[in-house]
Order: sequence, then C-alpha cells, then structure tokens
Amino acid sequence: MPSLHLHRANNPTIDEYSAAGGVDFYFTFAFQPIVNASTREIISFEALVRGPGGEPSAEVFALVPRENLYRFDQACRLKAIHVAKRLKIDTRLNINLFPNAINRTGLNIRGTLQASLKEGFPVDKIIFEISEAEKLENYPLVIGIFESYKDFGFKTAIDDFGTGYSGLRMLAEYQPNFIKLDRNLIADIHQDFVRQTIVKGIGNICKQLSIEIIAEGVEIEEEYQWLREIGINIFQGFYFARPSFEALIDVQSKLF
Ligand SMILES: [Ca+2]
Repeated sequence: MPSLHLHRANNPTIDEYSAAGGVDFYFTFAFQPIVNASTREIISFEALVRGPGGEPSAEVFALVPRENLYRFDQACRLKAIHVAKRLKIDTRLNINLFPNAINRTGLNIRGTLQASLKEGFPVDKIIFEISEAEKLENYPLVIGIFESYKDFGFKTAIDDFGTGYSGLRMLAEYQPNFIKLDRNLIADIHQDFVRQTIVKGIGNICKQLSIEIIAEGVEIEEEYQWLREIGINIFQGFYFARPSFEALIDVQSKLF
C-alpha cells in the first residue's frame, strides 16, 4: 500500500518537477554506484526514483495517474539530472526510461537534451536504460526513439537483459552501448552450470558486437569473482553498495 504521507495534496515541498509530472507529491532520487573493476573506480550512478521518505519506485509509480505516466516519466528524467548535478556528480549518470511512456511521442528527447545542457551535464555522460521486462506496445517506434537518443550523443543500455519479452529481438535490431544482465541470471552463478553457460554465451555475443556488459544485482563476493573471471568488468549491486537517498556514496575499495 502506498504510504499516506506520500500522497498528500498541497504538499509544501512540491516543486516544479512534481507540477510538470502531473503529480501532487514530492519525488526525488536515490543513487546506486556502478563500478569498473578493471580500473577500480565508480564509473556511473543509476538514478532510482523515490518518494519524499525514500519510498521505492513501485510505490511512487502506483500514485501516478495513468494518463500522466508519460509526463511523469519525462519529469523524472529532468529531475534525475537536476538532483545528480546538485550532488556534484562527476561520473556518468544512468537514467531509466519507462518504455511504454516513450511510445506516445518521440519529441521528448529535446526536453531531456535541453535539461542536460541547462544543467551543464555532458550529453555523452548520460546513459538511458530501457527495460525489456515490459512488453512493448509499439516496438519499431521504441527502437526508433532509442536510435534518436544515440544520434543526439546519449549512451543507451538494454536493462533487465535476459528476463523479459524481447531482449534478443531488441539486440538483433538495435545495438546499445551496454546491456545490463539481470539479477535472475546472476543469482548464485558461481554454482549454476546452466546460468554460467548462458552468461558466457551472452558475453561472446556482446564481445562480437562491441557492447559492454553491466552485471547488475550482484549480491555476494562469489558471484562477483566468477563473473570477473570470465571477463566482465562492470558491476552494480548490493555487494558493492545499496542505493542511497539523495547521496552519491563511495564503494569500499576492498570489495573490488
Ligand atoms: Ca535500471
């Protein structure tokens, strides 16, 4: 159930982003680091939408009127850039796109581009993640929009790879800069021959196509070590750091 305090009209902390998104509550972001183990540095933070008290994204999205989903998704992008900039981010920034919200129109790129420029945030440091976990309503249009983002200089990633509706199809038609291997493929991979075989296969595909793999949802050292041994370099997950509310936290160097 949504938290009561999240859904209050006349919330004094509502800002222009809430208004632009068509919601009557304040929303903000938590940030989770993404590390490159070969260079031993944080290369990006993924922005994850949160309610005013840190409520998770599912609770936040449950309160968005369906007819405003597109507006809200757009406002999320703009605010993620704004908050990250306020926190003085100096790495890349991963931003999630809600795929069926970008179906409505392709014109939202310009808004994101202008926000990036206004905040002084380099376009090529923004990585848009699009999930394959949701069935796309208009497949060619989404691919086209993804291509446009790339043309504008943004980086792109297929999110939740390996769990959804269209991962290989999407990859066949569109090659992003990154794919994010889903937690379901990574859980206990150090002792799961089938998952090991699948992930090695994806690794070969990505190597041939010059796509970088981000292993997300890494929770324990054994998973990390196994993935590292087969040549995966980029990681995200609770093993390194949980998302932190309106903060860019460091990762302990002993972990990787
Ligand atoms: Ca994501």
